[in-house]
Amino acid sequence: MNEPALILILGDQLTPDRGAMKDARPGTDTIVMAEVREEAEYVPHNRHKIALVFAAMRHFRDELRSRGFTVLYFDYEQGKRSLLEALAAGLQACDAAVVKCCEPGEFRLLCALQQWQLSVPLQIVEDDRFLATREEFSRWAQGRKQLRMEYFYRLMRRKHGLLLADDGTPEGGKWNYDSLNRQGWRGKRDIPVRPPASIDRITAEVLELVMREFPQNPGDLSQFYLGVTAAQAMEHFNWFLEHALGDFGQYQDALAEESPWLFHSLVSMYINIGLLDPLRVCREVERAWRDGKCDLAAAEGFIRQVLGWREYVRGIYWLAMPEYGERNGLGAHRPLPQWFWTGDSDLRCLQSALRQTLDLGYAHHIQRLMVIGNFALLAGLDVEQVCDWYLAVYVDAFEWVELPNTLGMALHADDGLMASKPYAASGKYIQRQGNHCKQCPYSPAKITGAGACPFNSLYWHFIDRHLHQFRANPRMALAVRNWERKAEPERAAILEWGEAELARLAPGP
Ligand code: FAD
Ligand code: DLZ
Repeated sequence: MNEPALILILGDQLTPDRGAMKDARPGTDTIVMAEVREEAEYVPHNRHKIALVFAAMRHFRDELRSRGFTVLYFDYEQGKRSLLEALAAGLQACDAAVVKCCEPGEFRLLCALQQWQLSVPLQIVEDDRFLATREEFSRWAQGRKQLRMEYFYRLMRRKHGLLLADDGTPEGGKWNYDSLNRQGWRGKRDIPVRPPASIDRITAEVLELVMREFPQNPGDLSQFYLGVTAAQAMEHFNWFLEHALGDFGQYQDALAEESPWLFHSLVSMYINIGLLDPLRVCREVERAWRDGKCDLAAAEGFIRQVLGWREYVRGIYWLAMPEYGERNGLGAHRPLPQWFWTGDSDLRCLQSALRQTLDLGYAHHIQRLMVIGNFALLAGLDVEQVCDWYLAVYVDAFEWVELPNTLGMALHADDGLMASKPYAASGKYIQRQGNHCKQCPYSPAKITGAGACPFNSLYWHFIDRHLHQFRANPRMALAVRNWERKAEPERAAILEWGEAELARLAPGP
């Protein structure tokens, strides 16, 4: 098509030559980008996320201009309410015969786009930044009784030739080395200190804007730590390869008092907004292993997260939306406690995970899943409210990845589509994985009575509440048996204690 196009680039589509930018022609096509109220306000996003998105958009605009593109850019102060409003202004300013936009990552925005009445046709382009297409995932899922990430991951390993020996078998003889990646944190390693963010004039202006315009949102911008260009994101990733990947595997599931990020990569936000390419990061990690910079379990563990889990959750999202977002399979409706927005919990693990989440917009996977998510699951917090909270507080949160992880993996509200059993655990798990319990007023060794860790009674309360469902799930058989084996008076005492903890920690309406 030779007609000039107006290309709309969203704040999480910052990759040249991909999506709607593929085949874009400087001098012929015009780009439009806009910081708009609707996108900035649909949840109370963490300020770090808004700052990242706006600063990265502004740097991307300049990069496109330096490549010869005309970019119409509406910054937040120009007061555009919606992307549609910005697009309409863009169409007035150029003679485009078609509008192009890469498919958005959130269902709500895709629906909005499809309703737009424009003066020229709208062409929605496939998002080709993923390692599996939506069709590929649907085809794989079709006819399967149960979807399991592990099998999809193996398909992806073969498709992209990652960590394969010459004969096509998995390196080391196994597809998955997860069992080696579960060490708890006992403070035996130095945790490397991450280099600070480099803040130029554009980023400084954005930080000021976000502080001014979003006074009620979470996020302590005095601690801004993010890269905002592809080059900076790559520097952060290279730092990870050099200083953290070696310990990433064994401490992947660890919980530490000393650090919000331990040896994690902190790259999800860059991959999600298009500053880093998921295949490239996988290949670099494979290369680091082949160069002897980390062991196979670390490399495989990392690659499985990006190539396996990340693609898998996206597949589930598009396969099951919009009905997926309505699911609440365990009937969880207890209101989200106010302290989720302050971090004021006297449980040390929750306090740590919540405070860093609110201040930095970051928590690693085990904090999201086994501390905050586990509490929400055991307490039966309202699924929709919890999902909205997760979408708001993390810098890397976009619904295609946030929703299946929260609703499916953490809250088991999707009737087992994501995971065959709930990720439910007592205080003993949290104690095993790290050193928070040493600083906590509660003891993971006690189930009831003063000083008992609330995760313990809440765990059994949860099992008891859903006994009927769990009896039908072979993967829950052990938990059910352990509960039923307890003497009736003990069960009654645990349930009574659990009730009291619920009333204290998550009071009803
Ligand atoms: P690392 O631990 O270093 O892992 C490497 C990379 O693997 C990540 O950068 C990410 O790209 C990918 N990855 C790992 N696990 C997952 C996963 N389960 N799903 C998708 N990608 C994964 N991730 C998001 O990107 N956005 C979200 O909104 C989000 N919400 C989550 C909510 C819950 C309840 C849970 C349990 C997990 C969520 N995750 C989300 C997945 C995961 O926790 C984050 O990707 C990870 O913590 C980001 O930190 P990192 O870059 O240091 O990851
Ligand atoms: C997250 C975000 C924010 C805070 N602001 C904007 C914006 O002003 N303009 C924009 O184009 N994109 C923004 N984004 C990213 C979008 O919310 C994202 O593209 C959709 O949620 C689809 O994934």
